[in-house]
Amino acid sequence: KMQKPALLWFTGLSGSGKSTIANLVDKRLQSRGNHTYTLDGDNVRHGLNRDLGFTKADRIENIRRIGEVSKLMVDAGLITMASFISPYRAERRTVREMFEEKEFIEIFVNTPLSVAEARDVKGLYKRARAGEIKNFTGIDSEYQAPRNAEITVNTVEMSAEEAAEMIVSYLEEQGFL
Ligand code: GGZ
Repeated sequence: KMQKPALLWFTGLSGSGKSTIANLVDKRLQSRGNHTYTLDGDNVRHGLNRDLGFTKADRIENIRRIGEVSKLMVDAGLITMASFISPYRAERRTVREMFEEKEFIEIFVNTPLSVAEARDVKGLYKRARAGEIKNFTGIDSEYQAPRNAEITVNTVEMSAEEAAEMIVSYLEEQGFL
């Protein structure tokens, strides 16, 4: 099957549903026979970036390295998913500029803080509110929402499966699949 490589860059708050949607997109593409890889905190922050924490400088370095790894994966021909809070516009733009214009697809997983905090699947917001975790995005560390994302997912109105379907349709329309 023909595919063109691309980088799908998921950005949004902790608990927004980024990785859930990215993994569903990956599953759908795999089942069509496409070659893919998904980068997320689980496979990057415990290995390549285990020396980094959550200060502004460390997040900038985290995203820089992920951008470089994503570049290698796209060069290898993979449809690559990257799922990181990536809270700063400047660093997202820097990664974007490493790619051809249509190759970098920014996906804003737009879950309001109130919703992510109410879900609090991992109990991290509770711990951040209690002061047990410092520099927590949305609490005492900023999140700069995208202004020109290629795709915005409203997770209040749309299920993760519906979002994944919409993203795969976008890839078809844009000629990547
Ligand atoms: C934000 C934190 C923090 C702080 C630990 N702030 O919901 P999670 O657990 O699984 O996803 C969050 C993940 C964020 O890592 P990223 O590499 O995506 O962040 S960034 O792009 O900003 O570099 C959360 C957990 O790590 N976590 N401490 N202080 N999220």
